Amino acid sequence: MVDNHNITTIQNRLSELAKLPKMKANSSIMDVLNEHGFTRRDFMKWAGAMTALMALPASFAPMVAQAAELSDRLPVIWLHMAECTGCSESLLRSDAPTIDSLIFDYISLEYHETVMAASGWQAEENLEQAIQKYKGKYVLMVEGGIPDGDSAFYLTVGSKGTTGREHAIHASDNALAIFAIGTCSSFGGIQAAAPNPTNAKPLHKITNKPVINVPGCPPSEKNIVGNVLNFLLFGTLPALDVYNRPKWAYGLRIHDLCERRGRFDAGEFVQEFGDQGAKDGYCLYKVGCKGPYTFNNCSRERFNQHTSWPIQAGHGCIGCSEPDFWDQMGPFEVPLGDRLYHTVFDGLGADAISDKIGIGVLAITGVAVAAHALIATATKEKE
Ligand code: FSX
Ligand code: SF4
Ligand code: F3S
Repeated sequence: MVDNHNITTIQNRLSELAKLPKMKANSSIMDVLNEHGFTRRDFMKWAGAMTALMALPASFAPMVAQAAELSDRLPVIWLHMAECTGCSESLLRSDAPTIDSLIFDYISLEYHETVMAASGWQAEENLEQAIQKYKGKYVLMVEGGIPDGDSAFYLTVGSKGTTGREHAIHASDNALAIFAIGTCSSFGGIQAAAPNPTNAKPLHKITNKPVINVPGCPPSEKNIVGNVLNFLLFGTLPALDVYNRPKWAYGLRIHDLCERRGRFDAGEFVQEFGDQGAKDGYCLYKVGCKGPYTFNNCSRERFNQHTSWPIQAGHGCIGCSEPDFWDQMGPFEVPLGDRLYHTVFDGLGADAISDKIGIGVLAITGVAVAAHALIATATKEKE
């Protein structure tokens, strides 16, 4: 709950941040945005949207804007482990930079292998220098699963034969806050899928420091930037679910705000890809959509500046922000049916919602009843 006390704390925090030295000495975020054709008005509109994304009252928008303006006071170290770099691409991919990607550029990215010029031994040196210079003050973002134990050598970084595991532990030990970016870093991801040949682990099993998970394969650019802003504003861990995901981003199921939800409730399902139902935007449950079991905000926020997202594009959600989704949610185009999947139903009313809406219709569809039964079991097991 946000009250006046919180507002004063945030304002004090922002004033303290403003006193820290600017790391981008000669430019402000507005200079950068102007250069790319964005106006102050665009920026304030963006701040308003980010405020809503983080589930903060609209009156917070000026403070969110201020946090973005002060984002060059926050040193960030971004490490790559075993992954596809899709998480970085999620932010950097755009041919026309978005405000999100420009803000991300503007934060003091002290080390990020994809975007920095240095390579080889020089890169290693840069990393160590950044860790020492900002000891206890930097935000660590780690992308990728981490080979562990006797298999740690499968991810060897740099000329000294240091393992990814050692890098991750060292950087975590000296960080102010730690974010696992993407499902690989949050839960192991594809590297950890059976039979997990490299014994890949999520970051929170490698370090004993608290880790905030920002899953998704990849996570949206909004969820990555939103976490930076959230940290700038509050300086503390946000409210987290049982998988340490920020509730503001992962508090609702894909299914809860899906644009095809009315079709689900009415029992209108795509039976196979390409049929008339698919053309008419029917629900994708029967062709494998895992939206009822997946917590993320894609159905509300979409990707690529709100243009589209998997379900709008015509394929079901594959559950990419859930633990072990490669093993548990597959085959991706087959409904989960009665295979039991353990996920979080944390009292947000998943069961109640399914109960209230269209239960008569659900009874006819059979398949939807299976989904409902699954949810009910998962809820019961949690209790
Ligand atoms: Fe890839 Fe990131 Fe998936 Fe993993 O994303 S988009 S494999 S979550 O670590 O690069
Ligand atoms: Fe949307 Fe999938 Fe739920 Fe259907 S099952 S309403 S497509 S999230
Ligand atoms: Fe992933 Fe499902 Fe969103 S597959 S990107 S959580 S719609």
